[in-house]
Amino acid sequence: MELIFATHNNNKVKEVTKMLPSYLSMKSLTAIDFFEEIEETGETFEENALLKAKTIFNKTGKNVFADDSGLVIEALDGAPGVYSARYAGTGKDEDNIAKALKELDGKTNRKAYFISIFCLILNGKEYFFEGRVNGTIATEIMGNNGFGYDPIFIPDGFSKSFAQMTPEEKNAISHRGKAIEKLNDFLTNLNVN
Ligand code: ITT
Repeated sequence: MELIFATHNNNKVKEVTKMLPSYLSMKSLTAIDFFEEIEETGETFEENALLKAKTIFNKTGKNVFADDSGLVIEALDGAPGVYSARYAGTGKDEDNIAKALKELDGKTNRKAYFISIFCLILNGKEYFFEGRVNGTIATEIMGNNGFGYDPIFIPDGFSKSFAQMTPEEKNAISHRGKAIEKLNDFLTNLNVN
């Protein structure tokens, strides 16, 4: 079965490619020649995931899924949340990280979680899958694997950041890994291979 992944983020594509079962053939937006920016006007992860999946479904009529994800920091009232990709306004990971560290400067509560919501549109019907991982925000950059806020996120039960893990280690416990696991189970139960 063919599924389009409605994302412009290549790091997401790399992670998800490693997790999908072999009977699924995933096509990126590049593969379908879609280069327009999809404006994320929603106020929730669900709304934005639906918006991305629906934009591509309306254009192609094909089965598609999208991921909307972000980092939710308790002491910052949930920021950067749905604005995670645009937090510092420059679109650069290092600027987003610098801003998060600055906002948390002097704060003792460094609890945070990553959340990922996948929206799947299969034969015209919408389905949602959620994954979360709790952790804490480091006081400085740790490691250089991964993307986004990985260098400052230490998942609970570990003393290293996501950016100090291999892709396999991160996928096994991450928000995206958990959401994809639910999506895989759903597809397996439907027997859509
Ligand atoms: P698409 O909308 O094209 O999928 P995007 O990067 O804009 O790509 P989002 O709107 O879902 O995706 O924003 C998610 C942001 O949250 C992402 O850019 C990172 O800054 C952060 N983020 C999400 N998952 C992450 C992860 O696994 N590791 C580190 N940062 C992550």
